[in-house]
Amino acid sequence: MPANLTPDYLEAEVKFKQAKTVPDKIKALEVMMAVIPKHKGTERLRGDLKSRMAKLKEDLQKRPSISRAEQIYNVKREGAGQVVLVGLPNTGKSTLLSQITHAVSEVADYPFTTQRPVPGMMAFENIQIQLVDTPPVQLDHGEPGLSNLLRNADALVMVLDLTDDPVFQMEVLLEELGRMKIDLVGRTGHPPAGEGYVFLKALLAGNKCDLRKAMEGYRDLEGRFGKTLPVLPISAKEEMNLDPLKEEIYRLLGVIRVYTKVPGKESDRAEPVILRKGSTIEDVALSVHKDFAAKLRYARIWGSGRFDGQMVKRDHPLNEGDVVEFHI
Ligand SMILES: Nc1nc2c(ncn2[C@@H]2O[C@H](COP(=O)(O)OP(=O)(O)OP(=O)(O)O)[C@@H](O)[C@H]2O)c(=O)[nH]1
Ligand SMILES: [Mg+2]
Repeated sequence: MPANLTPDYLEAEVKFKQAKTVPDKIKALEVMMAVIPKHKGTERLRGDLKSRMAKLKEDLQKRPSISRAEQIYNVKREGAGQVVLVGLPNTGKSTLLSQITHAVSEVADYPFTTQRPVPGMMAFENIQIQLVDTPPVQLDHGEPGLSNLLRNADALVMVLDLTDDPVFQMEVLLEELGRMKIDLVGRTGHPPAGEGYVFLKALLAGNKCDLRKAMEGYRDLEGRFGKTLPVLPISAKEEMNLDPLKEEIYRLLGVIRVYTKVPGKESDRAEPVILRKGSTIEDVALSVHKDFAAKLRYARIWGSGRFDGQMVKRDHPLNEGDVVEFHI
């Protein structure tokens, strides 16, 4: 029996053949299945379409939802916070990472050495902060993976080469960040960021301050951005000013460290609880256990109380370094 296929069907079949992606193929196939004349003569063809559809749906399941390139940019958070190093080629990002963490990221005197993010843990006093070295930002070349990584960071360190017009580098970086819908906290003198923007804290690390030409670059940078953003001259290579840099990175995270103790014992200074600024006694209790927080009657606090061992309620705000003793 002849199939007598209609023009509708034939048109859908052309679309199916032209479709390049699995979802497009599925769409075209759905049309074919809807318009195909349903009689004995098309029975085999209909069966065929059905099995093609099953196969395509299977393909759709198998496909990873994000591309490999984006997966590479998925850096698992560790420690007290994730801080990403950003900069143009050759500014010293990988040198910095290798100096202040135990991670190794290739350093070379030519640009585009780093091809993928490299995480490392930076020890700061009694905590660890994760730093992530990244491939250089490129003008007009958006990398969706990099954009995701930056947007999800807790803070950014803009690594600038002081000997190579750092103000211009900063302008390029701000433009590229704008493209990623990222704005820096505290930056003023530009139109307000639109919908979908994230606001990140940032610090400007003016690198290569060991070189003679660096002083002028630092002055320009400080003059232009110093009022609104922290600017620090450093030398990653010669290890100059790296301790102040670490402290400034910690400050960027906007967290506090508090310590818990049990009655009659000293607190363990090696085990801080890390909380966002503005957290309360209840937040510390929650970080111990949900039930624990529910049962809490009061706490005693050493540090920011009016006196040591002061009794406080669960909504009492905490400060850096406070010691908390729970009573349930
Ligand atoms: N004088 C001096 N040179 C530095 C300093 N930091 C890095 N360099 C040099 O600058 C060059 C680039 O360093 P990298 O650390 O590879 O720079 P990068 O920003 O990671 O480069 P890309 O991965 O290409 O973006 C190397 O030759 C480093 O030795 C510094 O503080 N002082
Ligand atoms: Mg690098």
